[in-house]
Amino acid sequence: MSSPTELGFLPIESCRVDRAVFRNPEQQAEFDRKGYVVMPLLSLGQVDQLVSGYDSIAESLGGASRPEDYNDTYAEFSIIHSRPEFRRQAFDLITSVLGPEAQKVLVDYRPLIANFVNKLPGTGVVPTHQNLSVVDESQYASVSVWVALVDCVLDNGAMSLLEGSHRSLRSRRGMWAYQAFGGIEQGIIDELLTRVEVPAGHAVILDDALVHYSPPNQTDHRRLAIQLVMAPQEVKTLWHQQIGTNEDGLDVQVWEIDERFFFEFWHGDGDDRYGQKVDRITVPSVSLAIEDLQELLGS
Ligand SMILES: O=C(O)CCC(=O)C(=O)O
Repeated sequence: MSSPTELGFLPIESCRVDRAVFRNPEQQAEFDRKGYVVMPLLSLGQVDQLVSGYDSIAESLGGASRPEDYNDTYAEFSIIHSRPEFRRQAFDLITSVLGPEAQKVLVDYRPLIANFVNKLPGTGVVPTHQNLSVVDESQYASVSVWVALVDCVLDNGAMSLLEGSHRSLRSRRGMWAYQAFGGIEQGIIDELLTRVEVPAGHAVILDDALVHYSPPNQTDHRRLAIQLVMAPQEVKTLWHQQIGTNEDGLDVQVWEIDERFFFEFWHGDGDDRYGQKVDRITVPSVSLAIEDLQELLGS
């Protein structure tokens, strides 16, 4: 059996995060155990503000994304697919509405990446993955504050989460990270996942290292949500850019970046005016077997 390091993950002794995430100790304990907490976070008025803001920014720019930048098998993540001007305005809108509410529950976290996640009818799978790693995960947890802007149920693509996976699957992840789970049949992973259905305005606040998945939207209405990636105020935020391969795996440039890095961000390359190169590392290129995943979860 391969070790966590050979599979691209931190050794288990480096997976302990002591820095508090939640102000409320019960929420902190739940987050430590499961890797996420579900709670009501936005009022329906705030939800309306975000939905109408999304529509009016998109309308003013001729659509959130250009058709050639978005393959609708997958959900439309504005930070990857949308026009740069859409992202700037989306960042301002999401941080102005959600930021203050998130601050009330999190211990000194700051916004880094703001995303609208849109699943048009009949589209929008989000394959099993972990989010980008944007902090040193051996010491800190970045979180995604994901909020439903419509009621989210299985039929329109609610998220499913692999409880506890954040405790041992900590690592450095860039755009390649989706590949780690692509070799395991979805039906097998599904048996390990917990589905979380939530009404509009409810948040799922998850550790970005948590494994999760969401199926396509099979209804006639779009399924819109937001994701605000937040990092502890005091830590440097990172971007891992794959620049090639070598005999040991992926050749990865490590950047220290701020939120502006992602406004002009295409295919894994960000805006270098807002980042500096701080390291160059090799990361194993791994496609896990179910036995590897079970071993990692059990370790
Ligand atoms: O909105 C979804 O269904 C999935 C979102 C997601 O994967 C994420 O925010 O990391």
